[in-house]
Amino acid sequence: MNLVKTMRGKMLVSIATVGVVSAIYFAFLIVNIDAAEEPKTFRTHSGTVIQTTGDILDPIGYSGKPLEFDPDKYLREFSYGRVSKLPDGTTLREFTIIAEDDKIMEISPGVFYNVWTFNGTVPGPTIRATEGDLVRVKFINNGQMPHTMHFHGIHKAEMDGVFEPVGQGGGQFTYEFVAGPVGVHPYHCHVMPLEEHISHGLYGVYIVDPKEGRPPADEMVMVLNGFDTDFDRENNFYAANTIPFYYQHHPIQINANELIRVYVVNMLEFDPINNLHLHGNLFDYYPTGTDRLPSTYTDVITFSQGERGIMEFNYTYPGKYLFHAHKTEFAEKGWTGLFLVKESSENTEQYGVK
Ligand SMILES: [Cu+2]
Repeated sequence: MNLVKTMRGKMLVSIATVGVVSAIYFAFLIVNIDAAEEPKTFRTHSGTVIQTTGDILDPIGYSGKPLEFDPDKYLREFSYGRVSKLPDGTTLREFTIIAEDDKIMEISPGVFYNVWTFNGTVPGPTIRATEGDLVRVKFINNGQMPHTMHFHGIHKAEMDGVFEPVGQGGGQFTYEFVAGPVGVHPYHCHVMPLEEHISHGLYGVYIVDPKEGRPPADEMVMVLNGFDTDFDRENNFYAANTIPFYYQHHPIQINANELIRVYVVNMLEFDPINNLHLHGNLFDYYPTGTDRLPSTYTDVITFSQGERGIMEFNYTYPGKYLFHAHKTEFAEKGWTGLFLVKESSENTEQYGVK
């Protein structure tokens, strides 16, 4: 009798144990499913409550939604400033740059991110001058924390944008320097924590043209960037010019036998390297754009943070050609695009063909 009772007791304990374990298992599963699908709620530094899944989404069909940032417009848009001549004949280029840090941008369908902007976009405007011009940048900080503009290039210490934080709520500072050296340079905020100010989007491109110019070409700018949408100091999205997969779905149209010049700047935070691979072609590469002779003729170029250069190439055969990070993870999370090469005979004469 005692034996039967003991056995029955053990069976009950076993059944109860299986039940409890199963319940925990299924509860865990449900929690996991919810975690994968439900957006998390975050409070930005400005107090705005936002929701994001931080998931990777391929934005096919997002053309119906309004975009706050147009990668097609950004690609070929250069800001030359308000131009005037000084008494000594020097060209003066004046720019006004306004920083803000409370914008929310839908960087991919359903994924919202608190971007910090120069003149309302990430990246900020592409500032362009000729070697020897006087560049004057009136910087206004309409953000809610201090910011600066730190230009790469040659200038006085007090114009370096590091030790003179410009106060929030309308603080101003005027940066002034002689454009140089020739090349493609980044500009970015240099307030600590630097990683936070850059990764939220306070950066842009500054091009210094040689006095004699460069050969005519179809010119464009690509900023390699990414977004950490769940704030774990790892990027969830990667892109050329901010919107993941954008140029995959909106191929960049270029002409066969036309010289293409791409100013590439790597502003990616968190990941120590980034790279770019061009399909069906090779390109001349000018690191930092400072030398008139290319350093290499290749189809992959690798950048560390802040590295940049100029690519020059032309396509012989029409068709679609990929360009993307050869770091596969970055490509799969958005850093991929297409050139659509169109047949064109007239450009063969207009532009130099190698
Ligand atoms: Cu800043």
